[in-house]
Amino acid sequence: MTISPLVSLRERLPQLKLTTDATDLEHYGRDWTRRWTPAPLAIALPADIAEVQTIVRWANETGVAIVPSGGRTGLSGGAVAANGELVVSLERMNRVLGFDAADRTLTVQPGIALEAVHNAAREHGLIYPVDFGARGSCQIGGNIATNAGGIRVIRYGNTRNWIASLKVVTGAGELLELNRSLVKNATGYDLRHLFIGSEGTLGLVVEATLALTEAPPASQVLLFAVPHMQALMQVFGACRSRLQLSAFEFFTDRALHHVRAHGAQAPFEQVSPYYVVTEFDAADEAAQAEALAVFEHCLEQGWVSDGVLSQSEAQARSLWRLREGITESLAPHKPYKNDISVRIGVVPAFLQEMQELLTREYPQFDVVWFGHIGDGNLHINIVKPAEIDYAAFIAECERVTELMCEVLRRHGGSISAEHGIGLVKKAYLASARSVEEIALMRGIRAVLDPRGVMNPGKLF
Ligand code: 2HG
Ligand code: ZN
Repeated sequence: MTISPLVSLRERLPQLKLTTDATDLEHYGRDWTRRWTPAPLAIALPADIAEVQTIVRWANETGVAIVPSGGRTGLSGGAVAANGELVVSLERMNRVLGFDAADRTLTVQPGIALEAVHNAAREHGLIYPVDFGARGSCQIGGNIATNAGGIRVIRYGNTRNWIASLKVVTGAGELLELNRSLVKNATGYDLRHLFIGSEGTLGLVVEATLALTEAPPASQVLLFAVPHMQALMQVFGACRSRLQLSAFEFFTDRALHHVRAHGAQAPFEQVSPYYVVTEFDAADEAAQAEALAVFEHCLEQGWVSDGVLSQSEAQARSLWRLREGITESLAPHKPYKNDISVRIGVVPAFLQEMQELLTREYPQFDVVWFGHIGDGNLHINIVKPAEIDYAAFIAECERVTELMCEVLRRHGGSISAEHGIGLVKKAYLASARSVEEIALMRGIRAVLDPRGVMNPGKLF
């Protein structure tokens, strides 16, 4: 008779919240990718750092793999547990631990939702500026593990820019405190940045101190209808040079079709191939007048065919819903996702080439483009045609991805801008990073996680 390794975990941590309930295994064993069937050994929900450390040490001794788990809103399968792993959910470690007014930092546990971080920062008259649609469900630990980006990167950068200090438990079970919130710290390698974006392969984030900043002035949202692809970047140039932008996003008519089918209102009478949502500081009448002048200029140039400027917060939110509702509207179709980036100047050439390729090779596919075009980050979702079965559809999409990798390679782009590699993009990592780089990454992983217990099978 084999004894479950969980018996020894239970002996070590009698008080640990541990579940093998079928509903829990299903719930915690998957993320938003929905492609893999969850099959974890069990779910552990530690209450503090000491419990996390004991779990990791136990994993090193028993060889049971760990899948760190946050809000599981990831789209690359990074939090999937399909091979008898122990899922370590940080969701009970979800408190704000402290605010430092002099340093303008907020110290939090990893399981706190991004939205709760926003609210806590606002209570102190400041903001934590990283933001994206999954704010209500995603957790800061997962944001750090994936170096999450989102809709404000154009102004504030990725999660990486806002991590003042990190406590991590490495794959070997050591507790490290990295950087201690120092603004300047020239004492060798900044290990904090190794953990940011490591997708749970080096250890678990168990505490983070986040840098906060001043809230921008009041803002307004502009939605433009854009008649052709080249005009997208012309509009971007005009907006960027004359307005203080905090977001510049685009989506296509196909994206609008799906959000409308999901309940959103059409913004304009006429349909247009492209739409832009941009948010800008509108503290006074001069800034608002400038926004209208930009709109008129774009109209005269033929870069936009229609536009709407938000007149209230409610209207701004409903314009944002057209963009932020896209992922949810597509989810029932289980789309195949690509999340790529190219340099901003290369966006039109890449878009043009990819659209030609897709129309030529896959005319039957419903391809939905949207994303953070102001950062050169485009999301490409392919919706499964009803007549193709799921496995054949994925195989076709993987062929598209291979072709796309080649286009990206020529344009010097990246196969994952902000969603990570996880399981979904693992096969394509070699097209984005050199052999030497991947060997170095493997070496770093072997140092921090010598027994290979942290999220095995993800990344490479
Ligand atoms: C977004 O920008 C997210 O809305 C999700 O990164 C993108 O669903 C997607 O492909
Ligand atoms: Zn995105």
